[in-house]
Amino acid sequence: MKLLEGKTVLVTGASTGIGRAAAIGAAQHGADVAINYAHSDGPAQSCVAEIEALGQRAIAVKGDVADPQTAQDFVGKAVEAFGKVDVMVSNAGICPFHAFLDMPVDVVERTFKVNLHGAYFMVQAAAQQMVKQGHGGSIVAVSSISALVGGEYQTHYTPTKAGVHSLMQSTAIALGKHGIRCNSVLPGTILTEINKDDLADVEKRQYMEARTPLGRLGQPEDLAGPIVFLASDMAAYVTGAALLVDGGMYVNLQ
Ligand code: NAD
Ligand code: RM4
Repeated sequence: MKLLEGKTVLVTGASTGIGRAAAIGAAQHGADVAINYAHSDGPAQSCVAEIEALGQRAIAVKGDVADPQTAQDFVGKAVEAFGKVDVMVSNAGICPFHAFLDMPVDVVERTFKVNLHGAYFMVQAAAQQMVKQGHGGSIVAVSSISALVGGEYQTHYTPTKAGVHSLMQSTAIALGKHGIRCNSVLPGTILTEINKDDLADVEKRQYMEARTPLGRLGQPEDLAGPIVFLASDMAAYVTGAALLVDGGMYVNLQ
């Protein structure tokens, strides 16, 4: 069964990792997909090609989510290409692991801007378009297990993920009257570019694996199903919710 037939899905930071898996998962479920990406054209173009090979339409729009104008531009280009926006997956994020006491100001400010301001303006731009269309929509933000628990080298990052989780709760209220649902996924530790260096430390990686009841760290594709579900009409009465997708890591005290 295809869950997103005829829908237009937008995904930020979608040339790699979880965003890419979500974009491809949406296409597998019948959606046309617009992806935002920040850096190199190659991976973005290969994501577009993968979606087209599935028989769906795709565009890639370059832009830094930290700039509020990027959100207007991304939504505008998606509407130009596909005529509407049904789903926004706000996924782009960074986590430059760093100790707290000597954390550089610019690292804090950039992390806040990309992860939190970026999500805010993307969600707002998508919601403005959805309200104009008048037939509701679904917004899924990629928050994190780190919205709920801390990290020694993530003091700048975890507040942004808590912020994104909170943003979905407040926008669920603000947008419910327009039939727009807002939910977050809270991934555990997923093997992607964002933590490649951090998990190159074998001891750290083994520790994270050992904390996970399902016995392995996640793959980006582990997020595709939960994101597609929340995006789809299968989740028609789900809003303001947060779905942990962490192999059980969060509940594993002892
Ligand atoms: P990733 O590095 O593969 O993906 C992040 C993507 O965001 C990249 O494609 C990157 O180019 C893009 N990006 C970064 N800054 C951007 C900007 N300013 N504008 C536009 N795009 C930008 O890593 P990932 O793990 O797939 O991360 C995706 C999201 O998942 C992030 O928000 C991250 O916080 C969240 N997350 C990841 C994990 C994990 O363990 N990997 C766990 C919980 C949450
Ligand atoms: C996640 C979580 C993971 C970490 C990534 C970067 O939110 O904290 O453990 O590897 O961020």
